Formats: sequence, structure tokens, C-alpha cells
Amino acid sequence: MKSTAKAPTNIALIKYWGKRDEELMLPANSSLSVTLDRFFTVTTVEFLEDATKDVFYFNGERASETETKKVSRFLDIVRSLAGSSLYATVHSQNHVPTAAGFASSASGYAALAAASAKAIGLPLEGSFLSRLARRGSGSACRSIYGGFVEWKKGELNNGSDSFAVQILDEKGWDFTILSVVLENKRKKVLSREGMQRTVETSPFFQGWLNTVNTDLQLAKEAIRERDFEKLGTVAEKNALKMHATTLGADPPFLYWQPGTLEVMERVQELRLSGIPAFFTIDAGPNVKVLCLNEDEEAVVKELSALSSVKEIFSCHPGPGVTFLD
Ligand code: 2P0
Repeated sequence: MKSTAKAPTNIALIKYWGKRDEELMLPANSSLSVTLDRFFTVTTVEFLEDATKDVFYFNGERASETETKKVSRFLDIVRSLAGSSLYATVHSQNHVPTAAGFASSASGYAALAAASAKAIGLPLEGSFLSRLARRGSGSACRSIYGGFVEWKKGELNNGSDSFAVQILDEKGWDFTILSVVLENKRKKVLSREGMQRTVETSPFFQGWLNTVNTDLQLAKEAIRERDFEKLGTVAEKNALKMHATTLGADPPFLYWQPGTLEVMERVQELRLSGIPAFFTIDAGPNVKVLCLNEDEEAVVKELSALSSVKEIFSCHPGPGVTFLD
């Protein structure tokens, strides 16, 4: 009753922003992401006959009570699906740079879903694992698959039709995704809280919902056609629209910092100089920059020269969840 799974992070090109059901983690809109080759979580789950509670180790150390509770709540879902009452020991090793603007919840819950499902004998097909991972964190449902992935929001109230599907595998198209990490970051509004506040109070949220599906269709078209400029253009516009909704929230908030704008402007200047580069931003100040492999060196050089840039990680489309045992 033991299994180890490795799951990658992903970066959304069409954002998941807003839930229609907080408990079941059902999104208000469908989203699209690219799974990254470089950052991942490895998690081992072992269900034990004689355990009296769940125990969670994170990066080799016993996790806090709060973190353990989160894992336990997720394992409750797994246990109820499997009709089991066994507690588990969970070891999770995160290979994601801290504060680099990657939601560690995506790789974290995808790895936990896969390892716990296998350890307890639940089905292992992608759609099942994706629905299960979604219950831990929305974006985790996309990390089950490699390459380019769509999370179909679904229509049903029970969430059975809300899961991710692969559009194109990681070998189907390659370009560079630069994770640009900034200096001087302030504590942010957590994405879960931020999206909830936006749904409840921002008059701009309806505008987001009115256009996100058109953006998604354009992005899928661009992936089918391997049209980098088309994909970059719609990804950048979609990210800006997502961030615009936060300014209408009450109280208003903004994830950007001066360095965020510095990177955004430099990317736009690069485009004017003939280099196709595009940005996207998640629920934090860091920026992800998309560019062609042949332009990577030039783009990294330009962005590294900015005073607010601390570090740049270069990523590519990568595979989804794998079982290590
Ligand atoms: C995304 N984000 O599509 C969007 C864009 C942040 C901005 O998914 O509440 O950690 O656990 O479902 O998945 C981050 O939110 O939120 C996220 P929960 P999650 O990648």
C-alpha cells in the first residue's frame, strides 16, 4: 500500500481565475497551461494498518500541523473514494525554487493524488487522477498531463466533468518559458483568497468571463497551428485581463510590483526590436516570458540587465505525472 509519484508544475497561458464551487474546486472558466520540464514534486504515500493518524514530512522534516491538516483533508477524499479508513505516512520532496512564482500546490497535489490513488488501489487513468488532484488545488488537475493541457470547466454540479485533457504532448512543440524572479517581493494576497474576492466583489469579473472562452479558442488554434506569435499574443492579453479584475475588487489589490512593470515593458520593447517575446503573470509579482529557443540567449541577456531581476530559470514543455514505484 505504498507508491511514489513525480508531478511537474505548470504555467497557465489562459488563466483559471474564479470558482463556481469552493468546496469541489470547480472553476468559473476553462483554462489552458503548459507543463514544465524543470520543476516538480516527488511524493511517497504509504497507508498503514496500525497508524492512528496521518503523518506528513515535507522536504525531509515533519510538517506543521496546518500543512498536515491540508494533506489529511485531501487523504479523507481518497479514503472515502476507496472505502478505506487507513491513515498514511506521506513524504514529499519539492523541487521547485521557493518564491519563484510557481504554485507549489499544482505539482504538490498532482503528486499526492497520483501516489495516494495508486497506494490505495484507486483507478489510475488520467481523467480520474485529474479530477482527484483538482480537489486539492485547481491548477493541480492540469499537472497530471504533459505538454499543452486544457482544464475543461465542466457544467455539472458534482464536478464529474471538470478535469484536464491533453491537447498536444510535450514532444509536439518546443519553445522557451523563462521564469523571471524579482527582488524585493512583498507578501501577496494568496491566489485562493484573491480569486474569491474578485468573484464576489469585482464588477470586472463578468468582463473576464465574457471573453475568456474566445481567448481559449484562439490559444487552441495557435497550438494546432504551432503559431507562436498568436499564442503569445493571446496569453499576454489574457493575463492582463485577469489582473485587471483585481483592481475592481473591494478592497482592491494588485499583484504587480515596480519590477513586474519593468519586465513587461522590456518584453514589449524586445517585440518592437523584432524579437517575438510575450509575458504572462500569475498571482504574484514574478513574470514568465515566452520566447523562441533561438532567441533565448538574447532575451535572457536583456532581462538579466534589469535591476529588479534576481534570477531567471529557463523551462520547456515537459511530461506529466510519472510513477517511480
Ligand atoms: C492558473 N492560478 O491558472 C491561475 C492563474 C493563479 C493565477 O491556479 O484555490 O493554487 O488551490 O484552486 O490552483 C493558482 O491557484 O488555486 C492558479 P486553488 P490554485 O494557474
